[in-house]
Amino acid sequence: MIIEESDILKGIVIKSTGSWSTVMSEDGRVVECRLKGQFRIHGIRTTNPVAVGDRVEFEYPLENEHAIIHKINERTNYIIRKSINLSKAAHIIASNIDRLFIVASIEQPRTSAGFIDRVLLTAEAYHIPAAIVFNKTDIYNEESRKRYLELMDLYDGLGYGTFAVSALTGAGIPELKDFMRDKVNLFTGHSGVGKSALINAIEPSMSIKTGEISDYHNKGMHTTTFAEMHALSFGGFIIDTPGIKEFGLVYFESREIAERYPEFRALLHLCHYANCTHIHEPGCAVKDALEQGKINHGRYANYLSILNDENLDATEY
Ligand SMILES: Nc1nc2c(ncn2[C@@H]2O[C@H](COP(=O)(O)OP(=O)(O)OP(=O)(O)O)[C@@H](O)[C@H]2O)c(=O)[nH]1
Ligand SMILES: [Mg+2]
Ligand SMILES: [Zn+2]
Repeated sequence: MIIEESDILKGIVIKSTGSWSTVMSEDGRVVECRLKGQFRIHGIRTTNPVAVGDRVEFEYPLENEHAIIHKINERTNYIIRKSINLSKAAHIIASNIDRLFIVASIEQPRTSAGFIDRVLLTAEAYHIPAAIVFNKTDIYNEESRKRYLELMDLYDGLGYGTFAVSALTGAGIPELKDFMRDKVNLFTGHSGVGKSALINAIEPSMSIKTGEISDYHNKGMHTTTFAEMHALSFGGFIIDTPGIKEFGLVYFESREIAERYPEFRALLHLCHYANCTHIHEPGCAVKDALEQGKINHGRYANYLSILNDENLDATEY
């Protein structure tokens, strides 16, 4: 294709660092672009105006060596994390996501159910369907195996997709690939759980850098430092992201937390008090269900912990 001065091309941002964005155009070419002028996204202050997953229009200016993004299409969704500095701006990790996968491991490093519940809560808040991938099934002893089967059972029952896989042996990878086909998929989770290794297993032509697990802390080394989107040969995309410690991203009203617990949501209208917090109120349908064993105790404990979480940021986004 011959590029002319006024050609407007459409593409998807696959990487964004500072003032440069890497865009994959509709015809599959990868182009480095800069952003034209100031972009402000209504309602949030962000440190990065362009995010991985953004659908953009860009053009080649006359006699210039780089392409320019001049339009970012409206996002169907996005996930953000608070910036590390004290400014109240947020950092958009990625946008236009069809599926969020929590990559978890029982050991090396351990992923707690509390972490999973927090990420699920965030996915619910952004209306992004979430699934959980238990990786490293090749290393588990009987006890750890029992633990992930138990968790798979729990989250399956709540309507979340669950997978047991090994990036090392390839176990479970075909089922996971089937589920990812033709979608924009995002992997999140602690450093060292094997997000990048899994992408290499899903797409053997890729050789994304993977890291060691420190012997001392049993934690990853934060090998992936930028979110990056990769096209899948069987259709769709996968976004690899840097490992995170926490996922307490946005401020929730206490009522919103209960609404984002699917097993609570169905009962909320049955509580005696409309503003029930499901902690101590009489006539609470959630507590009743808990006592009858219909709500998992761990999930309820994490609800209380999220509710009391001092890390929840009171700033508005
Ligand atoms: N035994 C075993 N090791 C695995 C498996 N998946 C990943 N690993 C190892 O775990 C380590 C960390 O893997 P990475 O893919 O770098 O982890 P990550 O989640 O991308 O980590 P960050 O980029 O730091 O967030 C590497 O040494 C991998 O070889 C698995 O299924 N089984
Ligand atoms: Mg990685
Ligand atoms: Zn209640």
